[in-house]
Amino acid sequence: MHVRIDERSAGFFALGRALVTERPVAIIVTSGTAAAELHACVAEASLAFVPVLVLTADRPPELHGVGAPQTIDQHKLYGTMVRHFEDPGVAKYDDASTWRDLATRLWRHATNEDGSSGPVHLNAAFIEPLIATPYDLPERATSDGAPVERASALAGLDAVKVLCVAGHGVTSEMVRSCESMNWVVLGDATALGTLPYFDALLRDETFAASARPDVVVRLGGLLASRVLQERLRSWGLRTIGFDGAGFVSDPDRIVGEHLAGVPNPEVEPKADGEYVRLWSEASASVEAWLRAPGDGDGEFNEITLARTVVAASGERGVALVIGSSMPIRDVEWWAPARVAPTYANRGVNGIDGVVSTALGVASGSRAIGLIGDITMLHDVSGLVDGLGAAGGTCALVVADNHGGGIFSFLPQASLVNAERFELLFGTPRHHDLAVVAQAFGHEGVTVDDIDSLRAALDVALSTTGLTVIVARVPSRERNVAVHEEWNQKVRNILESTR
Ligand SMILES: Cc1ncc(C[n+]2csc(CCOP(=O)(O)OP(=O)(O)O)c2C)c(N)n1
Ligand SMILES: [Mg+2]
Repeated sequence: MHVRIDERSAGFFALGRALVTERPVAIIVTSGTAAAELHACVAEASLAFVPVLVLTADRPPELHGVGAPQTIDQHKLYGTMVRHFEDPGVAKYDDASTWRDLATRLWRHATNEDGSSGPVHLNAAFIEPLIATPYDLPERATSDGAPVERASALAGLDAVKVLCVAGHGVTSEMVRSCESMNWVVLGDATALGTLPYFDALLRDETFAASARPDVVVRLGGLLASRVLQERLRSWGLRTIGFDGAGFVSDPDRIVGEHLAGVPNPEVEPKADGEYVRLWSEASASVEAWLRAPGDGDGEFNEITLARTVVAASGERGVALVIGSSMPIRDVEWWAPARVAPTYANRGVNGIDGVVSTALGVASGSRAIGLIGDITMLHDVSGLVDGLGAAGGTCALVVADNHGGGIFSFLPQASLVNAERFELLFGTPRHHDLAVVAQAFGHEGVTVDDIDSLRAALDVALSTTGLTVIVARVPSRERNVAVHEEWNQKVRNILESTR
């Protein structure tokens, strides 16, 4: 049990707990605006398929519409974003025999085995007195977990080039299993063990042409890479979606076949090993450049920051939580393969609640977070309770580029005059985030280079509590240039190996 003052942060903290434990987490709030605060977390849980049980207290019917405090219409408050809604009326002892069934229905909908798990809502009205003696619950019902069906996707095809795109929901076992069939697996920031640097590689026309597969397999959510999505669109290839990693996101409607379960190495023919070699050699040449002394890794920027944080998480086996905006992209595009459990709120991709989700993942354990400065400020109320009574260790690294760096990559950056752009898109805020952390009673440090970042992570991870590590990275304009330079460097590497 965790206690949070701000319901919005509580919701996102609960998401973090549910992500780590892979079990439904109950969020209990009072009525009125308290219930409304959970809207954002319900949206995220809905689209990220995270099971949460939202339990809102309510006034009895006779106190609605008469000006009673903290009273709003909570019937279906979250609309279609919940998998199931129950409004059983005022709780009465006489109805106690129905409570287990009620809870079971909510649990079943939240944990739906067909891959559409998500949030459910129980609106529970009470009359005074609000304190009572708990009853024993009726016997537990037995569950009927149906096994997931398996299918052969590529029966009859020999040595085809298979590109597997694995997003949110995919496990490291699924990745390994796909690789065992000679499939090239590209993953989002949360995927473990997938092939790094694919985004930069696919920006090169010649490489992209040679890397065109015969078949695309999709697992789970979308990747952040627009370049990959654009290639998939223009290739227009046979695309098979497996639902075993959860909902297969497909806004471009390019998945033509939908299969149940996960790809099965026992029934699939081996794919083309040469195709794997093409990708892994290209990826390895980028890695070799990045590791060469004096190149890539020497400079302190948002990319090397992301690389260092991912390496720190991998070396120590500490869970990683990545914020939306540039962190999720820099990790997906430029970090070495993830090895420790990695999480992100990829359902709605909000920048809200990420501090709390990181704290939820770290609770009673250890985690590293990597988020933007606006993302930190957006959920600054997550600092109020920090890790709370359950304790734990959280090193929250903030890439401080004074504003929303992602917008500098958009056409708006040059179309809108600089002052307006800063006001409406850049939204720089000049709070000293280390001092903000300290003001809430946490550790707050600032780093300006890789070595001090590594040292700060060492200290943060060997102490308990929350440490906010503010990384002062180059300007947002410089960040765009750095990304261009790095992409160009990859083109040069590919050119030199041709
Ligand atoms: C709740 C919410 N509001 C607004 C947005 C739109 N948005 C996407 S990225 C971003 C800026 C984030 O800035 P920062 O956290 O500093 O990350 P950076 O872009 O610098 O990497 C905003 C406002 C969003 N995703 N979620
Ligand atoms: Mg920023």
